[in-house]
This record gives sequence, C-alpha cells and structure tokens, in this order.
Amino acid sequence: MASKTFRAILIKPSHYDDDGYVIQWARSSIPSNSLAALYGLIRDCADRSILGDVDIAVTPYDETNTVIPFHKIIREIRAADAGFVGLVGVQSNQFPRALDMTRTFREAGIPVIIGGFHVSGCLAMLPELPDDIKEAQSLGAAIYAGEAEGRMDEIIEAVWEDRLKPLYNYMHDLPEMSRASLPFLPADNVSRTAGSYTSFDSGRGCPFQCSFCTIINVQGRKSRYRTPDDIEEIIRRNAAQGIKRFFITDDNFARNKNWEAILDRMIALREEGLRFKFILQVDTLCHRLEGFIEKAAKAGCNRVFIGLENIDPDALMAAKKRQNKIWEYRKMLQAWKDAGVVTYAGYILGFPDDTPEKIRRNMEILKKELPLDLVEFFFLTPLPGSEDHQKMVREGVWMDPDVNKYDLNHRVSHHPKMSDAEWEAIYRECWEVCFDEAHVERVLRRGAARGVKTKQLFMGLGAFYGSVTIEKVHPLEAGFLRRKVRRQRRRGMKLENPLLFYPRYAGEVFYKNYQWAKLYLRLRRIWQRVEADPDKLAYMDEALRPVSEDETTELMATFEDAIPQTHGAPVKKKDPARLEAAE
Ligand code: B12
Ligand code: SF4
Repeated sequence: MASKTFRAILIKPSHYDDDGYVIQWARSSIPSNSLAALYGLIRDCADRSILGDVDIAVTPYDETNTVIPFHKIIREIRAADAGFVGLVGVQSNQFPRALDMTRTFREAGIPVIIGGFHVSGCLAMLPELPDDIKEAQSLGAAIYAGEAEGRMDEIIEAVWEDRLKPLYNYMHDLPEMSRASLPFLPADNVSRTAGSYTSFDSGRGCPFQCSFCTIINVQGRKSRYRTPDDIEEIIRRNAAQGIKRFFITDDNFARNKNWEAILDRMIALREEGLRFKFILQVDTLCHRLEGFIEKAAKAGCNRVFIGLENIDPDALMAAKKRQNKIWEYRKMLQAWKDAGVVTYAGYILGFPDDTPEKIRRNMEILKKELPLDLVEFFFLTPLPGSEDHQKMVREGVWMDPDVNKYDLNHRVSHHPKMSDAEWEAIYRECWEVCFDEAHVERVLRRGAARGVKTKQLFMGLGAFYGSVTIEKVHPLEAGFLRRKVRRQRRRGMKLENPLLFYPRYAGEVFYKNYQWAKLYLRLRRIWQRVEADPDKLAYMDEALRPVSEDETTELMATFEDAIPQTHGAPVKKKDPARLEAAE
C-alpha cells in the first residue's frame, strides 16, 4: 500500500435559476463527457503511478444530480498529503456558480483549477481576460484553457509540489486524440441520470464557420478523432459495468473523418451480440455521405440531433451557416425517418432579419413540410468563444453582463428589429405552436406510419415541452424531480427563512408534479388514438411525401429569392434566363 495520498476532486458545476438556486435534479438527463474525460485522464495518471509511491484517488461529482458535500470534500483533501478541486467543463452560464464554489474552497485553503469552454473560449477570442476570470485568479484559482489530454501529469505534479501557476494556456496546441486517454465514468455516477446513458467524444473539431459557434474557436476546424480500437474499448468497458447507451458528443459526427471506420467497428460489435444504442449530433449535409445514415442506424443510432438552426436562407447566411441547404432538409429528414431514427433539431430565434411575423410563417411551413420529430428552440446567444461575441465586445454592443443567463433559454442581447418583449414572446410562442395537440398528433402519426416507436416519441415530446413550460429550464439541462438546497443560494442573494422556503418548495414540487401528470395524460390520449388507428401505416402528409428533383415546395417557393444560386441549388422558376441556362 502507498504511504501517501493525493486526492483529486472533480466537480462539474451546474448553474443558478432566476431565483438563485442551483439547477439540480434527483436524476439529470445526460452525464457530462467533460467529467468523464478528466476522470479518465486522472485514473490513467494513477495507473501509471506518476507520483511514485503515492496513491492518487479521484472522485467525480456532477452537480446537476448531486448536492456537493463541501465540508466532506474539504476534510478529505486536508486529510490527504495533497490534492485539489477541479471545476470541470465550466460553461459560461456555469461560471458564476464556479466562482462561488472557488470562494468556498479557497477560503479553506484548497487548490482550485477551473477549465472548460468559458475560460477556453475567452482566451481564444478576447484580447484580454474578462473580469470574472480575473476574479477567479484573484481568489487564487488556477485557470486551465485548452485540452488536458497528455497534460495531466504536469498539473498533478504541480499541485503535489505546490507550484500551480495562475494560468495554463494551451489554446494553440490541440492534442492528438488518437493517442489520448479514454473518457470514463463509474456506473455509480451514470446511474444518477434518467436514462443510464453515458457519454464520450469520438472526435473534436468541425470544418464549418458558423458565427454563433464556440466550438471551432476552441477545438479547432480540423477533424481530430479516436481510433475504432478506442471506441471499442470505451463500449466494452461500459458494457462490463452494465451501461449500453451512449451519447456521442461530437458536435458534428458527420465531419469526423473517421466516421466510417468507427461505425463499421460498432456494427461488427453488434453483430457479435453486444447490444447498445447511441445518440449522435450531425449536420444537415450528412445524408450526402454515402452510406452514412444507413450505417449509423445499423450501428445502433436511435436518435440524432441535427443542426438545422433555421429555414430562412438569409438567416443562415447571416450566421455564416452556408452549408445548410434548405431544399435538402426534407430529403435528409426522410432518410433518417426511413432508417427508423428519431430526429431532434435545434432552431435558433433572433437572427438579424427575424420578425415575429416571419417566425410565425416559418413555423407553419416547418410543421407542414418537414418530417421532424422534435424541435428545440434557442435564443441566438453571443456565447463567449464565438465570433458573434468577439465582434460585440469589439464594437461595444450591449450584452447582459450576467453570464449565468447564457443558457440559450434567456435573451441576453437586443435585437435589431424586435423589441426585447417581442423577442421573448415569440420564443415562448414557438414552444407552444410546435408542441400543440394538432402537431403532436401529426408527429406521432408520421412516426407510426414509418414504424418508429411512438411511445418513446410521445415521452420525448412531453419531456421537452414540460421542461420549458413547467420546470422553466431548457430541455438540455432538465432532469427528473427538481432539488433545491436552501443554503446553496447564489452569492449576494439572501438566505430565505426556512419557515417560508420549505412550505413553498413543497408546494412547488406538488404543483409541478400535478402539471407533469396532466401533460402526460393529455399526450397519452393522443398517442393511444394514433396507435389505435387501423390505418396508421397508410398515413401520408406533405412532409412524408417524397419530393421530386424539379418540384417546388412551399418552403422553396417562400424563400426562392433568398436561396443562393450555388451548386446544387434549385433553379429559380421565375427567372426564364436562368432556367434556360440550366437546361
Ligand atoms: C455534450 C454537451 C452537452 C451535454 C453534456 C454536458 C457535457 N459537458 O458533457 C448536455 C446536453 C447536457 C449539454 C447541455 C448544455 N450545453 Co453543452 N455541450 C456539449 C458539447 C457538445 C460537448 C461537451 C464535451 O464533452 N466536450 C469535450 C470536453 C472533453 O471538452 P471540455 O469540456 O472543453 O474539456 C476539456 C478542456 O476544456 C479541459 N478541461 C475542462 N475542465 C477542466 C478542468 C481541469 C481541472 C483541467 C485541468 C482541464 C479541464 O480538459 C478537457 C479535456 O480535454 C459541447 C461542445 C464541445 N465541443 O465541447 C457543448 C457546449 C459545452 N454546451 C454549451 C451550452 C451553451 C450548453 C447549454 C447551456 C445549452 C443548452 N440549453 O443546450 C446546456 C447547459 C446545461 C448543462 N447543465 O450542462 C456550449 C457552452 C459555450 C459556453 N461558452 O458556455 C458548448 C460549447 C456548445 C456551444 N453551443 O457552443 N451540453
Ligand atoms: S456546424 Fe455546428 S459545430 Fe460546426 S461550426 Fe456550425 S455550429 Fe459549430
């Protein structure tokens, strides 16, 4: 047994709700891959005994599903010979919470290191450190910008020798992923999430240039990827602890240059009898990659997040999302549907030309023409690390100074055409119109006609709609049964009297559960109606109908003048000269 101990505590912070309470659940939705990455890296250091005869122990906490035991952590690190708290994968909206945690740990003399997209994004794009990062440094925290693969030895040795630097900046040196340690979380942590999914990234980087995106400025535009052997090992390690569902967190798996080899290996594993399922994130051009959708489905993909973002070509151009070809949306979505994969699409509201009228019109077209299962809305947000944010900082344009609100579910800037109230109202309206009874029935009918498991679909629709309307959080940060800890309130907000706090909290839990039950019963009635229909397989509507090459749909006609005449674009029907040239 080693004579000395080094203790690493990894915490993935959550963020605060509008009342200053940590957003936290009995079960969160998806475990953090950032936490899995750091845990895997430190376990690797422990296995290699990088400190010689020192036992390196590491404990991961995900605050979205665990109340952080501050006193216990402080006691454990003090009892060890050295150690630190790593605040992991801290996004901008989580930075205020990370700062409050830093204060608590630093007051107890515990070394703290903060990493993740907020610090990496700011270092990548801003000429100087923003005040919140300077504040973290002034509290004595070390800031880690960039990726940690291949660099954890340096950090652990620095903590052990008490020589941590205030800033580690590796933004210009992206590590090779083919030789990196693998992300992993113990089953104990994964079981705190609703669906027993674990996550891993099979690659990083995306070649496109969307102006609202932080990823390209932090992880780069070159595809870096893991090997099929690594993917197999991740799946086998998890299967050995009973976990067979995965969220592959690559922002754009279709641009992972190793996608085919990875999918082929997954298909081989399934053919060998290993049963697993996974979720992917892809772009709207993925259907052009030969065999991509078929192989993804065969390899076990049952859900896919698609970066649709908008159906208006002007909006897409304004955001430099030139790769989104709206005239191919239907074909692409139909291809996923034919493969039996449930589709989710992100839709951003607030591009410069958006108005409430245009958005309303676009929603009707979207519902009628696109065979999408779930759509989720986001406020266009200048996230630190994006080109949009950099430009607004440079031009001194107003942005909400409270980064806790940068969760894409809050408006944090002004819009050139819509008033603040109009923008907020149309955001809420979109959630209503795309989840109304008529549309839910339409989505379920489309699913039933193509043999999709409609129960999973109606539960998903309910979970998304309820997160926003009942829990008041974005579905991507929602969970099951909201927890609130009276004493863990945002710094600067008064602790509430227990005699007021607890009865109100109990009332809230009761009321929300009642609303969830009502929503479930309402959607279940629709689902039962759809499933009971003897003609369900014969259902057909505009979105399911295949479009021929020379046909103009309402979507294309509406945006005819805005569609750029690039290669592959439909020829404008109104323009005889162009038509003639094309012929
Ligand atoms: C998977 C994912 C999720 C998952 C899980 C979260 C997770 N972190 O795994 C879910 C679906 C829950 C999610 C939700 C949201 N997400 Co998200 N998510 C991602 C995604 C696609 C991958 C995250 C990941 O695994 N990255 C790979 C890891 C390994 O990278 P990393 O976190 O940077 O960590 C490395 C380094 O930073 C460093 N490091 C990090 N921490 C530490 C700590 C120490 C001590 C050290 C030494 C080093 C270190 O080492 C790590 C390994 O190299 C990223 C985009 C991306 N490419 O990262 C967006 C991203 C992080 N998400 C983002 C956002 C905005 C959100 C939401 C707020 C939005 C929303 N409404 O959907 C919610 C927030 C809810 C929440 N509670 O997390 C933004 C954050 C931007 C910003 N400036 O804040 C990103 C960057 C995407 C974007 N739109 O730009 N997300
Ligand atoms: S396609 Fe997605 S990951 Fe790639 S640049 Fe655009 S938003 Fe970022």
